[in-house]
Amino acid sequence: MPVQTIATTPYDDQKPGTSGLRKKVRVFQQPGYAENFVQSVFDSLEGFAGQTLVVGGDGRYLNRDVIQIVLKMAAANGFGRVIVGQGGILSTPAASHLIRASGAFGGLVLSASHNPGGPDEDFGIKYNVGNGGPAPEKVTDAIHARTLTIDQYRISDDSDVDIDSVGTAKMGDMAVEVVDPVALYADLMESLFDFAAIRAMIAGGFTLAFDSMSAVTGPYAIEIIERRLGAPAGTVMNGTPLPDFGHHHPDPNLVHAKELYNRLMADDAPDFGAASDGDGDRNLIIGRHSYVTPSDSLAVLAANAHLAPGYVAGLKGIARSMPTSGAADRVAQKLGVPLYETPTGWKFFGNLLDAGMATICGEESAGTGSDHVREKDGIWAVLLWLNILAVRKQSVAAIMADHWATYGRNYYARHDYESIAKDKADALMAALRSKLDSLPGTTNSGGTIAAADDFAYTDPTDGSVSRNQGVRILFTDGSRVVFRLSGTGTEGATLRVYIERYVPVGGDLGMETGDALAPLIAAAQEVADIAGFTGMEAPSVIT
Ligand code: G16
Repeated sequence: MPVQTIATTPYDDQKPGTSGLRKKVRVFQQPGYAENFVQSVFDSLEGFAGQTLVVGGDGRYLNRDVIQIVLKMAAANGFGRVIVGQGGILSTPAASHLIRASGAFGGLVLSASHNPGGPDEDFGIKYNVGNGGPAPEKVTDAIHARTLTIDQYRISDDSDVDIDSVGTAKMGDMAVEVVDPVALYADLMESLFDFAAIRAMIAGGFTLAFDSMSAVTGPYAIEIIERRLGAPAGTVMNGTPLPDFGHHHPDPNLVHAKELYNRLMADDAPDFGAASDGDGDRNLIIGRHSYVTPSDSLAVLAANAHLAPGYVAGLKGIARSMPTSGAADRVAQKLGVPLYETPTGWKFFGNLLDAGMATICGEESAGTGSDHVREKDGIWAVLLWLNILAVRKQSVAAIMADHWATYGRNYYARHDYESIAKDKADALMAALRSKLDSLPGTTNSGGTIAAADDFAYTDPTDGSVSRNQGVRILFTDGSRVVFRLSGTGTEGATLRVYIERYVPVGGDLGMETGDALAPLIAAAQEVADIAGFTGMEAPSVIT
């Protein structure tokens, strides 16, 4: 196999964010841009000669081209085998499972998640380590350092491999194995959940809709929900992955999954609705006339997981990201298991899962998952919900009401201010940080501030410390407002404001979320002067 060593110069913008390197497609199309990053990943690793690499993505624009680049570079760098999803398709959780099941050294997951796709939109590359999870910070830091000094990359001269037919090909000494992206993952789901009970519920008249948002979960959802669980054809909406997601944002929230939301709020709504995102790791859950916040969903799943065969033994612990509401904390307390509060980013859960300290993890950003893989998993969350519904034989709304009556209710919302000029967003955060010490004891529309800090996390398994993970304003009644800048955007900055108020059992558990949070929303403005810094009077998205 002829290998070329190509001279290159560094790009100075290849620092991986919350979840890998995400940039505009046009940025990735610059000469050597993807190659530099992939070589920097390989240069940061040791001991992969002859080993296996998994590669696949969510099918977005550029997916197939970058897969061919990865194959040629993996061959030139000495990998022994690359496993590729047929057509270049692998959902993020399926990629995680494949890495673990095949004993791979690691994997490259090609996605920009919920960000839009197409020639003018976003692309991304993320490296996952051998446990199937996103590379921890020490690895992403090493990759970033290498991107700043890289001066050459290695690539095979071979022609493209056919990735559309299942089978094995050779590129030099390296085997290229093209696999069915769905079957292995669907089998894993079948091993965790009571498919017979769910099938019986559906056969008995339970109705549902699943919106794949023209993204990667289409083939997975059709196989699992329609074929294996017997839901009628058409239950899966937008089930064909498209390179531009049909011009939509594949983001399962109330703005971008409006079609599904409207269906679930209609008079003739199905019993259950769900959606997933571009790469299949997020989920949206809506019962008939009843939206479930991701934070509440995590809490309900944790409280009821023992009803599914895969979790009958109970949970070892629950982990949530810091901005996620404290609803899961109350479940952990009742179950008598530890609760871990981590920074935003699934990579922080990996060590806890590997150490057997947590079983279920979740984030306010529509991510829930368990120790079955090392990524969050949209279809997993939907199936656990269906399993719980099949056992409890109650509606989603009834389950939510029962949950709040047992644990109290964490009213919660996230307000996103998108496309802010980066310097303005940085100035807002700097101003907030500079007054943290003077805030405790002061009073504003939200009440009296008990404490204010910038969240730092010490990983209990290896002692590594992550600082500056979000500014927290904590009120004396347990309410809080959290501010942080998104680490996944590709244009300007996005300010995320997370607002939470806890009402205990016996309090008013039936308020509209906006009403319950109004004083805290006002407090967020007062303390951070969002309008003053950004010129925006209202958030772009509320979830
Ligand atoms: C990624 C991470 C999540 C994180 C989310 C939002 O999700 O895996 O852990 O919560 O981004 O992060 P940020 O608030 O920094 O934008 P995904 O689905 O985009 O891969």
